[in-house]
Amino acid sequence: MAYDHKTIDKKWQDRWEEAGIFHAEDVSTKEKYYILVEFPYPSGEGLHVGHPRSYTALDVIARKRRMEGFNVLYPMGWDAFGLPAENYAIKTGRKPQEVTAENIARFRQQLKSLGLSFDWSREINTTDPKYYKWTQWQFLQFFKAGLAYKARMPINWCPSCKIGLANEEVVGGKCERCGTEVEKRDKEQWMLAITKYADRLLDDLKDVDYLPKIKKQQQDWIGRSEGAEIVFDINGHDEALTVFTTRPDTLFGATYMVLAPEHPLVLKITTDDQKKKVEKYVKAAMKKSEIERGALEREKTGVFSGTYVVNPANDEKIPIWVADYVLMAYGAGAIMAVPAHDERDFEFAKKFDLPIVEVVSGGELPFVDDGVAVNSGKFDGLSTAEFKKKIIKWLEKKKKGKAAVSYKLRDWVFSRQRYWGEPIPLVHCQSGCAHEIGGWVAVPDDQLPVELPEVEKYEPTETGESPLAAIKDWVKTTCPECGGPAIRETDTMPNWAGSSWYFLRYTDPNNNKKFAGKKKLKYWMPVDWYNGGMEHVTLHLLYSRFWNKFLYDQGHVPVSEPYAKRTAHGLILAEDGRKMSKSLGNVVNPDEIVDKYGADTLRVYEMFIGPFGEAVPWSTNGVAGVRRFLDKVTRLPGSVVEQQSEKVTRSLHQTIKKVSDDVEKMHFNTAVAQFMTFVNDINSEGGIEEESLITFLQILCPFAPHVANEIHEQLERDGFVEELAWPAYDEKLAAEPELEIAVQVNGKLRGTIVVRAETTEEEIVAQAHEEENVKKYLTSEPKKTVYVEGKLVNFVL
Ligand code: ANZ
Ligand code: ZN
Repeated sequence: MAYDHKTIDKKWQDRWEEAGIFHAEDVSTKEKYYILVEFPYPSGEGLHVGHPRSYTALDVIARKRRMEGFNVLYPMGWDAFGLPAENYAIKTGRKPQEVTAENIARFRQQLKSLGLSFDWSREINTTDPKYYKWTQWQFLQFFKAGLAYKARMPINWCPSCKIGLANEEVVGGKCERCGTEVEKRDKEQWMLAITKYADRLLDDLKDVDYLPKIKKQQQDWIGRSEGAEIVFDINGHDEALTVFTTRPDTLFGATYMVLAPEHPLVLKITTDDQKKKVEKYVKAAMKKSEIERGALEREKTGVFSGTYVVNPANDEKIPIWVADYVLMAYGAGAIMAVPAHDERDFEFAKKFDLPIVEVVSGGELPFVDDGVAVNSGKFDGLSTAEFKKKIIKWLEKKKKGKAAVSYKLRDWVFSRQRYWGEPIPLVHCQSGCAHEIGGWVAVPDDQLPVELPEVEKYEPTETGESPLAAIKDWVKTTCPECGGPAIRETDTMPNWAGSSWYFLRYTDPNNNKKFAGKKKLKYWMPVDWYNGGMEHVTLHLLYSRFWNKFLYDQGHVPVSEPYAKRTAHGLILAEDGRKMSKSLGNVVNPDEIVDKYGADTLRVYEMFIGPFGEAVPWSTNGVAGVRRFLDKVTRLPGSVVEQQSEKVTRSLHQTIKKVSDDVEKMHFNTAVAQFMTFVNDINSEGGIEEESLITFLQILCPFAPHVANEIHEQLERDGFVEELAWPAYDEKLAAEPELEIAVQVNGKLRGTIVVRAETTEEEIVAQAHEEENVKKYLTSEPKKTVYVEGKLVNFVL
């Protein structure tokens, strides 16, 4: 047959859709298996060749699981709120709703052209009011539980995008979206108290199967540190100064203290003669980003406050400085500085000529590792670990401190002053309702969703408020509690919101009474296997785990961890090894590949391109090579014979075995290589039996489903390959035949060895030389070695 990919692709895609074979059953006697890939942002650029890498890989797994007898849920949807659509609307004056709908239509059509086995009846869209009704409802559960609160926060402000950015959206002090230097601004923001879940987000990692590097990202972002809080009395003041340290054992080496410039004590304790200098310094520090301030290599700056504390360990007087390398938002916003054992303190002390006292012996200063205590009075000689325990007890007794834990994780800034997001469903009562919680009242459930109103202009306002604030009719409303005048919150949610719970919605996407029914959630959750990019294993993963845990605590979902397993794919780079980008003109369009070579070529190529977890460059030659392989496959019906060789039988069983294992390990590239080896074996061995060919189609189908079904039909078989079971292999038939080789020394039989048929002469001789009995007779190195192929080795001494 000539491989006419256009006809074949369309034919099978239509038939699958008609037969509905990828629909997940909500109730089934089969065991369930829920496979999830990160749903895309439907950008105006269309699908990128990077998208199908993850989608095809998990499609292979989904298809294999179905053939193994599971009831598989493999859904797809759109994470469609976000800045690009809004910026496009600002530029062109078109509605983000319209533009998004167009982009989604294009993405859907592109994905369908790849023959992915998604259950399209469960498609979701985060910008659909029927969906975001539930995002709003869930937000209100956080609000009602006291986990959503409004706080005046120094936020990262991008003067160009006019938007408050979360810390994670600031890259190297610059706006992640536009590259503009980010400033600090105070703004009332809705916050979600994710820090209350820090310990559980950390501890529960033991219950999930994530790639180690993914677990590590979660751990690092949460950043739990154990240590102590130590209280220092301030000379001439009633207030005490509390610091957080991970090294209470270095207390005797604390030679100065540092307050973050924003610390509330700064202005209280600064002496009159230092006031001017300190005020000037604080003002300048406020302009810098945290990342900049925290950088190790930066030249240290600071000013003396004029005031001293007392070191509780030795009653020595030590000066309080103000310096911006200490951050207000971490620990207590203040430190005891131990220049002998901390790099930043060391540099600072050198610069400002402050004393450096060694209290841990072990190496050159600054020595930051554990060691043995010195210059620490009665604690001298203790190991760091013992010292920590003892000093914490001692501090507790003296009421000068206690054991403490600190986290890098901050509460989640949940407000955006933009249009294209879910409106935050709260109103502010002007008549004094709910004054104890700032006057904020939840929009009642029966009034959800609070839909995005139509606006004329999408630009955020100069005051930094969202464009919604300009729609006076919409803003003005009545209080649902007292019926008095009220105004709506005009902030919208960040685009992390909709993706924090989308995996729940897929289980019951059309429910309009609940975000998902209990039974369906119980049946489908947790997600059995979730794959996505490494760029989402910090925040999206953390936020969605937090969101799910909260809903679990409220009794709305059945499991505490949403994803049983999480893996990640690598990037696909351009042919030149650089990132694919429009501006570099090196983008490969998947439509062109599908058009020229067919969906299966793109699918198999993306699986063959290289190790799944690694970044790999695109290769046009590689694509053509895969197409030639599929051409060979389509000619296999012409190679059907009555009886195939032993080697073909063996190769078939080896292929089933290797592909079965490789798919589970995500070694898709070596699975494809094995397919190629097998087809070469068929051709060099004179053909394949029809039943063996069918078996081959079964394991090929997840990778190249259109071709597999087409050949299956040509062989006059009914139904779909997808309906056949995943084949088992026979370990015995897969085993390479073995040879027995006689080993002689000076012509006398001294032993035998068993080797696999493909073993080389060199390896056989080496193995013969090491045979236990033979070794005894090899009293000197052989002068000559004779090898009779497949039979005998003779060492002549
Ligand atoms: C005294 C000390 C002695 C420290 C020593 C370290 C080594 P991690 O491990 O990241 O949690 N620190 C505490 N709060 C800080 C803040 N707000 N801004 C900047 N630095 C702060 O770091 C904890 C250590 O970082 C703390 O322990 C403190 O310095 C510093 F030989 O205290 B250490
Ligand atoms: Zn009211």
